Parts: sequence; structure tokens; C-alpha cells
Amino acid sequence: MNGAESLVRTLVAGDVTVSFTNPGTSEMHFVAALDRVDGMRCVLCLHETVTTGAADGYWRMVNKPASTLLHLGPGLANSLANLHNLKRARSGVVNIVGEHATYHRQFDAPLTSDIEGIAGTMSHWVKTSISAKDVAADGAEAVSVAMQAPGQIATLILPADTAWTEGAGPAKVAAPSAPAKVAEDAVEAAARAIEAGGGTALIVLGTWAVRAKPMEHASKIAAKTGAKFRAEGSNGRVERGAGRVAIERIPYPVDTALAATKGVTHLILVGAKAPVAFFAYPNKPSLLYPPEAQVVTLAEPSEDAEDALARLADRLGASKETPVLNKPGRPDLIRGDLSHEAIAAVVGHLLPENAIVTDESVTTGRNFFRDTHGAPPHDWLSLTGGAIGEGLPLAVGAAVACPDRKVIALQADGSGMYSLQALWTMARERLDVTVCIWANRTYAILKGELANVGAENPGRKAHDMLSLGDPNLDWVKLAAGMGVEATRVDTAEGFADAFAAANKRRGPFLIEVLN
Ligand SMILES: Cc1ncc(C[n+]2csc(CCOP(=O)(O)OP(=O)(O)O)c2C)c(N)n1
Ligand SMILES: [Mg+2]
Repeated sequence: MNGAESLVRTLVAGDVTVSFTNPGTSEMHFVAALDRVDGMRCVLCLHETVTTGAADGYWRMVNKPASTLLHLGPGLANSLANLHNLKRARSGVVNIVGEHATYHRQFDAPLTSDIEGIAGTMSHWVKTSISAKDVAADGAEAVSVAMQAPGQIATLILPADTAWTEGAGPAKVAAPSAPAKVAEDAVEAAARAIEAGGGTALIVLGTWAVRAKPMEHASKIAAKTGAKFRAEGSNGRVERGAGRVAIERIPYPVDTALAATKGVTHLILVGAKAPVAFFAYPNKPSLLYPPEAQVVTLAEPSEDAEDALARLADRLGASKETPVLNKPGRPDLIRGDLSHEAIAAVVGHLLPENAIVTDESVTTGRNFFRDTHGAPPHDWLSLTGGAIGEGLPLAVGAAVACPDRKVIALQADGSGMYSLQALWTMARERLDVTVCIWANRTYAILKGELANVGAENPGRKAHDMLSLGDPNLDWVKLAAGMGVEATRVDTAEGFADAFAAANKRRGPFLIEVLN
């Protein structure tokens, strides 16, 4: 058995059973091994940014790593923006990156580059296998690293000769350990902060704390003590909808966020960071909470948030409280123009039960949370690292992870263009995704940002840099060119009809929503 096959067998035995791939010559033996060994689903992606975004969506839904297969330094470099988002989502992944044969590197062939250097910027662990005998053991270590709570990025670099030379056979992946429980001191410190702060204490929830059960504990604590709670500004996966706790996020706009945290005296972090502004703006603070507030960490992102919140509720005598859960309820449809209100109403009115929503809506999505609190239970996956172009790849990964659930990709047009190749993978793999493109034909958010940073009287050149018109993008044709059926709507009732119809069928369908 060659090194490549020993690696594939190691990955499969370690429960890494999906590979989002974009291979080249140096990875051909790995491709052949993937072909020979049962148990690995290989999903071809037509740009590397799709592979890492998909691996992120996959992890968020099943809490285990997919692998990617990337072509040397340039392939890895193409994947970095979504690897960044994956890291910010606190997800895990095993990247397999091909490399020249060990003896060939000295000749500085065209694709030679500093792969470890490129990988190091976005990985928790980087290793180049030095011989075929090591490949399986290195792969087993990579899987263990990726599984380390809350999730880590392991990048294994595979010189071609280590793949094709006789290996040592598969290696065993160590069983992942459960997330650590927080120390009693942390529970006590959080309890004291909440007792001292009362109604001015704010619990910030992130990572696993925004799942249904831990949020119920947070709601009980709020009921007992008057403390408030919110989710981080963007979250890998929030469990939401009817019968679940209504959670609001720390708002994105600085002024709105500051209004939401005004008067906070105690900040209790649960799998979350203290909130900071996305960017600095002249004459605005960087911290999105009063700087004099006391900040207490109940649980790190790697720690067991559910257990921590349950113990905190116990300590505060809140365990018997009744959590406030969303009642079922949907907004009415609004007829006429495709205003942000009307779009949110369609999403809220028609969101399918048990849907997985991937949300890269940017300006169009500001009302989506409000209008979906009472929709049937669903998961909400947001852009976590601010590097736009992850929405469609996330949808690919979520659909591969959960083939029995409808994926709803809510996608701004400018962001969608960074990784629209994901549509082809949706068609190739027959993924059950309804894609809604918010075709406002601009970088709308940046128009606001131009004013926010104090740039005055923008002229023609600035306008052209923020406009996607001239020529208009034709998403129906773009989708058709990649094998995805599509339609265009320009009224709220047209969108409602198309959305309902798309959600009834299986397989990918795209709706270009002119707004
Ligand atoms: C990788 C990356 N490149 C560029 C940006 C800067 N950026 C932020 S928002 C944005 C435009 C978003 O436009 P669109 O997706 O159409 O959403 P809209 O503002 O129209 O709602 C850009 C270019 C970014 N965040 N990430
Ligand atoms: Mg836009």
C-alpha cells in the first residue's frame, strides 16, 4: 500500500468521510487512492475557496472535519479567505496540500512555493510529511488536531513521492476528547458578576452556547436575575425558531451596538469574545460596550458551554425558572415592491421546517432574524470572518452534511460573485439548495461605509467602484451555465411564489430577486 492509500484509509477510519477537492498533478496518487478506497465521498469544487467554505459548512452541521485536497501553494492560497472564515467560525478541517516530490524541490520548478509559510497564516497545525512511512501517522495526527475543541485547522503537506512510495499502512486516529468542563471558580465569578450587575449584566453567547439547550439555561438565568443575554455579532450556527429561545445578536452598526450595550456594568462571556467594532471609524470607539464594564469569562470557546450555563443557573437558583421560548408565528406577506421588509416577510412566511439557512445577505438581511423567530425550528449559519464569498460554499457543505434537510442560501449579489462556482457543485452533487440572490446590483453596504468613515462628496469614480451595473449581472444565465435552474422575480408576490415552488422541489434552484 502506498503512502497516499495509507493516508486515505487513515482518514476514513478516523471518520473523515468527505473530501472537497481541487486536485493537480502532484495529487494524482492521492486521487487514485481516493478512487480505490471506499468510504470517502469526493466533491469536486471548481475553485479552492469553495473547498474550504464547504468544509466549514460541513463542520458546522456535523461537528467533524471534512478534508480538502489542494494543489500546492497556489491552490492553498486560493482557499485562504474561506479558511479564514472557517477559523473565525471556530470550525475544524483537515487540509491535504500536494507538494513536489522531495528530490524535485531543489530545482525550483514553476509551482514551487513556501507552502508551510502560506499554511501557517491560517492553520493551527502544519506538517510536511517527509517519508511515505510517516504519511499515515501524520494524517492521524492531523485528524486529532482538527477535532480538538472547539475545532482546529490542520494542514498536512504531502510531497508526491511520499504518496507514491510504499507506506506503513493505515494509522489509528486517537478518539477525540469531550470539551473540557469549566472550573468551579469560573462559575462562581460569573455568578457574582450577575448578582452584582442584575439588570445591567450582559451575557454574551457564542460557539456552542447558541444551541437550543444552552440558550434555555441563559433564558432561565435572565428570568431569575434580570441579566440580559445576546449572541455574538456573527455565529457559526444558531439553533432558532419556534419553541427555541429568541436570541438577538450584538448589532453590526456601531451606534446600534452601543445603544444595545449602554449601561452594561458586567459582561459575562460564554464561548464568545467581548464585542468589538468590525472597523474603526473616526470619533467612534472600538469596544462595543462601556470600557469600565467588568469582563468575566464563564467558558472559553473550547469549553462545554451547556454544562457551564447549567451550573451557573443552578448556582443562581434559576434552574426551575421557565425559559422564554418563541411561539410559532410568521409574518404576513407584503405585496408590491421588493423592499427589504417585503423580502424578509417572504423568508419568514415560507421558511421550510428544519431548514438550514446560510446567510450572506449583507444589507438585505437586516430584518431576517426579526421575521423568523417564530418560523419552524431551523439552523442559521452566518458569515463569521467578514471575508465575503462564503455563503454559497457554506450551502454546499451544509447540504452535503445533511442531505435530508432543505438548505436556504440567502445571498447578496456582490458577495455571491466571489465563489459562484459553488452553483456547479450544487448541480453536480444534486444538492437540495434554494439559492436566493439579492440582486441590488451594488455593493450597497460600502455606500454607507463611505459616509460612515467621513469620506465626503463621492464622485463618479467612487460610485463606479461600488456599483455592479453596466453590465448588469444575469444570475439566471450564470446559474443555467452551471446546470442550475433559475428564475428572476421583481415583485414580492413573484418572489413568494418562486420561493414556495423552489422549496417544494428537490435539488438546487436559484431565484434572482431584483431589489
Ligand atoms: C474578501 C473580501 N473582499 C472585499 C470585502 C469588502 N466588502 C465588504 S462588503 C462588500 C460588498 C458587498 O456587496 P453585496 O454582497 O452585494 O451586499 P450589499 O452590500 O449589496 O447588500 C465588499 C466588497 C470583504 N469584506 N471581503
Ligand atoms: Mg449587492
